[in-house]
Amino acid sequence: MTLLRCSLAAVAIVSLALPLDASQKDGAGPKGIPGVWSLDWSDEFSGTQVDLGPWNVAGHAPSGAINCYDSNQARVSGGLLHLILEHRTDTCADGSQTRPYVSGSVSAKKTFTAGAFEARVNVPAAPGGLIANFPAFWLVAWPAVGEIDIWEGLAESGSCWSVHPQPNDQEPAGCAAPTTGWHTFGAEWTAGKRVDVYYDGRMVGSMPWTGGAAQYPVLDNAVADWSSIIVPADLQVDYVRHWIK
Ligand SMILES: [Ca+2]
Repeated sequence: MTLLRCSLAAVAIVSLALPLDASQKDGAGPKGIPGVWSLDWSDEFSGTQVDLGPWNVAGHAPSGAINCYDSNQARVSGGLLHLILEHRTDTCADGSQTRPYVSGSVSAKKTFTAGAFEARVNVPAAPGGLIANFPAFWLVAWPAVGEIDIWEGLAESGSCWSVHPQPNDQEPAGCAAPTTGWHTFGAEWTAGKRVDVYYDGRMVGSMPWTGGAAQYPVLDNAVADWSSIIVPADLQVDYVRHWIK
């Protein structure tokens, strides 16, 4: 999320085959990730507001973006989390900056050290089949551990993954064709070894993980000056889940 954009220009776009295995029933386990898994933590967003038990509703000014986050832009209704980006000048919650866009973000209070992660997301589209704005599903713990970007929507680069282990960040990364509409974005994180990325139940990338443990998941709907900007934009999330073996 923080450092990736400049590193992606040379990344090859790979094709993404989408049909799901019909045997991958909703809730049966992480889609396409081998192994026997048990559900450890999840939010199905079935209430009427963001549950502040598991989540922080972020108010910071995201790096590399031109929006602030405001707690009013993260809402729950109809079984979905809605992260709503609008073109409205906002002073970021830390008071340090005023920016032309405001949006929603949720960050888990619980940290995780390994396992399988998956979110089902409805991605807003921009003209040309591109992903609108700068949405992401990622794990982070700066500065000690680093970050695992399971999915970032990066305009012409498409749907991208990367890892930033600290202190030896070598930024392995890759991208698939843009994924707009409903998709699942997942990853298996094997502590101290690797991160395998799965889109719609298909493994699209595998990266070594040399960093430490204990990161927390984040879902956000940012916008950057390089984005295909579409506002208002509602990034909808059906669920986020974590499984362990
Ligand atoms: Ca749901």
